[in-house]
Amino acid sequence: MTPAETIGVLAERLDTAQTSRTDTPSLADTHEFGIDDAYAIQAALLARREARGERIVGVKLGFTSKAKMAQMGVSDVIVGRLTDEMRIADGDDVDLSRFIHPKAEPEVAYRLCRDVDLDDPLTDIESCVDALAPAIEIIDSRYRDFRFTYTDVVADNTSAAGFVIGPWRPVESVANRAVRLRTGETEAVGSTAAILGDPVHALHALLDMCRRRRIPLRAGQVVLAGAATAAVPLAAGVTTCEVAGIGSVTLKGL
Ligand code: OOG
Repeated sequence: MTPAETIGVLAERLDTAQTSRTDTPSLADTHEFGIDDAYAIQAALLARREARGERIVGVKLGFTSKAKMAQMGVSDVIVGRLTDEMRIADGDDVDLSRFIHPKAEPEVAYRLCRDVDLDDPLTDIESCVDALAPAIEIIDSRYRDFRFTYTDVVADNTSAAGFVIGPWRPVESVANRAVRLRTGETEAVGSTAAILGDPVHALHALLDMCRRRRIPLRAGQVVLAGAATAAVPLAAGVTTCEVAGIGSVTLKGL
């Protein structure tokens, strides 16, 4: 286990990279740390953001696609936290100079309608969500050239940097829906099947990870279920994500 002091120093390094929009080399280049330490660094990073007045408003999953897990050589999803500072209203302008090298991912979001009891083995996570929506996640790794290890990316709050949620609608099955992301001249086309086979599986994986990592899930929070395509560099101008049958969501990069 890495000493608490080192955890704090590494969290500060990632925090400074984000607030100063300056990338940093992989922590793993100079420090050896495991997955428990990585989540401890993430928690310390979030504590710094909360101390500045930010509020946690949700959670996100990463590595929910087989391709991404294979690329990283892992078989587990990763969990990061979303704060109110990362939230962008549907259709709003986003100042791209807030970021280092932002990328967009087309996603499905769920809304938690009750606090989730992590200790009750009978907790039914599907009954804890009352709405879903199309969403765009902005990832912005604090690491140079998005070059990181599995533990690095967990420490860096899973690259979370921004998100925009489209109109909420009642929960239904969204398995195998076509998804299209357009940003500038680039288009990425995929399917919700890329999200652990079906986005609802992401809710179950989330419950499992939150139990293991003691990450609270509260009523009103947003859950980003994971990307339906590979991430695409976020262009200036309009970025849109459409999920067949559930609608679309937009942001405008300035
Ligand atoms: C890590 C975050 C990946 C996803 O949906 O797999 C992610 C990264 O690639 O920077 O959010």
